[in-house]
Amino acid sequence: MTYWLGLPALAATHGAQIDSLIGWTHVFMLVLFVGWGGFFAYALVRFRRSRNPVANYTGVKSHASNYSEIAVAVVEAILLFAFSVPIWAARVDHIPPESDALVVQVTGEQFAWNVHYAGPDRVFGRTDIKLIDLQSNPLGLDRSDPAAKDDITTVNQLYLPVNKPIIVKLRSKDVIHSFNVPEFRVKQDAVPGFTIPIWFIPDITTADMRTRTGNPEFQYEIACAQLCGLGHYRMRGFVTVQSAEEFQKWMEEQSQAQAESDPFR
Ligand SMILES: [Cu+2]
Repeated sequence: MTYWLGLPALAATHGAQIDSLIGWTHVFMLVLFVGWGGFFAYALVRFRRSRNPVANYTGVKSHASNYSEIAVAVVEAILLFAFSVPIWAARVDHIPPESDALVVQVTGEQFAWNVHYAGPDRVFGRTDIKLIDLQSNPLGLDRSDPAAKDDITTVNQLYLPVNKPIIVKLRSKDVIHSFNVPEFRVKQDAVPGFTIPIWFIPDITTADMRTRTGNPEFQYEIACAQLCGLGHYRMRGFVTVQSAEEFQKWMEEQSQAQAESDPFR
């Protein structure tokens, strides 16, 4: 029902709920806008100077305006407590168990998204701030840690399997960034000093989206949604959603290739 809002294509399972909330908010705000606008126009005419040469110090006696203000407050309370809070709680409170999900760490920095997968063993290797090298090891991954041997890191490339819960653990190295993928209806600040989880289930692969949109170059894009510095405009990453098999294959290839390129192996 929300096509009239011109929202981006939808590619995550929880997105329809968010879209309907955005839709209802617009409907109520439209009603308010027309209502208050109409009242304003009425007041301009009704209380014009030629008809009211002397000010009336008593003012309005009817309670209609009180009632309409109460009605507005009630509608807003319904929007907040019946729609927004439950949806928000479902997003932040009911995170699926990590055993059923793909967990990926995404660390924002000026001006890139560093992506870290635990690899086939599903255990994240140790990272150490002393090992950070902006060119070769932006996350400071310690490849001498056994758990790190199969880890995968990428810059600005997030690969995800379709129809599986994804938990993104967001961090930042420097300033506040914001992880925003419009098609997944996710937007969360990455704050230095915190690890903030967000989760979603992408349900349309990049290939399917290319067919649907008729755009062979379509890419899901991670936009940084907080003005984070001079290079903010170029802080964007790409998300590739693949079938489970394709993703598995990608993970194995990357894991092997990155382990082999490691000088400390
Ligand atoms: Cu940023």
